[in-house]
Amino acid sequence: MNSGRWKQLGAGLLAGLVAAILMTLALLALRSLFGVATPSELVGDRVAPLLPVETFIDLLVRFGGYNNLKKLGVGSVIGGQLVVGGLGGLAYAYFAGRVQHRREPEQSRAGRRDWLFVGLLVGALWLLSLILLWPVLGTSYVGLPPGKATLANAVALLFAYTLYGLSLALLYNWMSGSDAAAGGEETAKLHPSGRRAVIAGGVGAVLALAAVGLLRRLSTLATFGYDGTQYKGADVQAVTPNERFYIVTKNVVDPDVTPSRWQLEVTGLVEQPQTFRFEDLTAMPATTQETTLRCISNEVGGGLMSNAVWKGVSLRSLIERAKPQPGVVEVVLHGVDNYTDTFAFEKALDPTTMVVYEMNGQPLAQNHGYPVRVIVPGLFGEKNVKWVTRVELVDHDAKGFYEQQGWGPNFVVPTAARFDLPENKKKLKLSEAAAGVPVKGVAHASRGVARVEVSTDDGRTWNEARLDYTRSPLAWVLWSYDWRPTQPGDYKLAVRATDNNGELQTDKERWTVPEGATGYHKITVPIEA
Ligand SMILES: Nc1nc2c(c(=O)[nH]1)N[C@H]1C(S)=C(S)[C@@H](COP(=O)(O)O)O[C@H]1N2
Ligand SMILES: [Mo]
Repeated sequence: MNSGRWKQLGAGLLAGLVAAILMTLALLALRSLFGVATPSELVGDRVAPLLPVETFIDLLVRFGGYNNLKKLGVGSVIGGQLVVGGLGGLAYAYFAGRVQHRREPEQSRAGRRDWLFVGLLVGALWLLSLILLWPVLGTSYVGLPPGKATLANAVALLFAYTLYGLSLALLYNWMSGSDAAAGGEETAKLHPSGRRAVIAGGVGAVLALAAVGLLRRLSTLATFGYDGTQYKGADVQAVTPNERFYIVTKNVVDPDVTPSRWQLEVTGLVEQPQTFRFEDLTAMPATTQETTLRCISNEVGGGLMSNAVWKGVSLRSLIERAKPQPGVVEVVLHGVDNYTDTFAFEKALDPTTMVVYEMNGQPLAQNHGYPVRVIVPGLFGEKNVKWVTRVELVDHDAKGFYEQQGWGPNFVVPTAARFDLPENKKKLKLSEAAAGVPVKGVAHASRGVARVEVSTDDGRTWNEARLDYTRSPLAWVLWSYDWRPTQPGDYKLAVRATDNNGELQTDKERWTVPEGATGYHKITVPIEA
């Protein structure tokens, strides 16, 4: 290749990169303004459920947690956009170059061929994106229903890719001093101008700064600051204050739903599909119900568990209006963030399975599912879909976001008890301890907790704890035990609960994957003379 050819390819690469930066900026602007999903978010949601749970946990460990993994995902996809953009530019230059060799006889058709190439490139990128991302395209961070969200995302991608293609062609031709873009017959594609390349690079840098600015703005809204918030310790109250309720989310930036754009659909195997607006739900007779949620990744003694009083309507009342057909076995719930989860139809018809819009007398907080979430007592937190927008009745076993990774298939919370006080390994003086060491915590079971016992001798003997708070079988209990050690030593404390069926919690130590952790919570309390 001669040096002019190399210059052309360089100009193509530069034009491709600058165009990709512009496209990235446009995508971030569309995300900020209209809540359409960015490719980063879509790719993350498309890939995450495909990861086997071992790989998923391995990545979490390797990159230092869910938040870092989310950042890595966003960064890689944006990097990928720039790489693909640059490669597209190279291909364009190569194509344009090829035309140029044949320029003499068919000069006037060169411009048309350029545009044909751009059209094909944009079309191919768009189709490929639609095919690969189809299962997650129904995401809307402002709360559009899945159908409209799919359309909005498809249009946004087409817009962004078109912007890329147009700016690539215009920039390349401008750098090459040609007027092909305007369909003119100028021929000067032979010598990309160095001065114009410098200007193009400058434009790219400015656009990149703007994109970084938008990324920064979005990252102030991101879930990094609160995903994984736990609720445990000495000051645990019976009802968790809303701002301290544990949080788990798959999202990089959680939905911020505008209720007027949002609706709840009941679809699938029904005679009369229903859509409920927010006002429709709040106009129905409401019930309140205290229910504890616990995440499947909560470790023994962990704080990914909280209790609140929820207000809303039974899911059953909504399903009945849609007149289910025979043969339904499961419901598939769909959040506006394209999170999905499922449970048995029978569980959906249980009157305690609810669609709620209030938490402890307040509207649901944005990051707990505003305007509406599902509460399904006795099943792990992940089934309690936030920002729910569709309930689909199906006749087969479907798998939700995490179940696809290999969690489950049993999602009933195992009976668990936890110490909140004293703190593990915190030294106490015998003189003070002899007057009574406050020992307390919470216990939770899918059928309600009947009894809690505490051992101070590593499980050899057990003592009855007092149940201080037993509001509802759907909620945790608060328990306490008055311990009066008389000798110094390293005491090994353990706690265990029995559920309302008289079943003692298992002491078998099991890891969170795939069906939640089990085993007794144990702490060591050194009592010094
Ligand atoms: N739409 C949606 N719903 C969701 C999730 C999510 O990422 N998106 N996370 C689930 C998980 S894993 C848990 S444990 C609970 C946590 O609910 P909370 O954050 O209100 O405590 O929400 C569940 N519902
Ligand atoms: Mo969870």
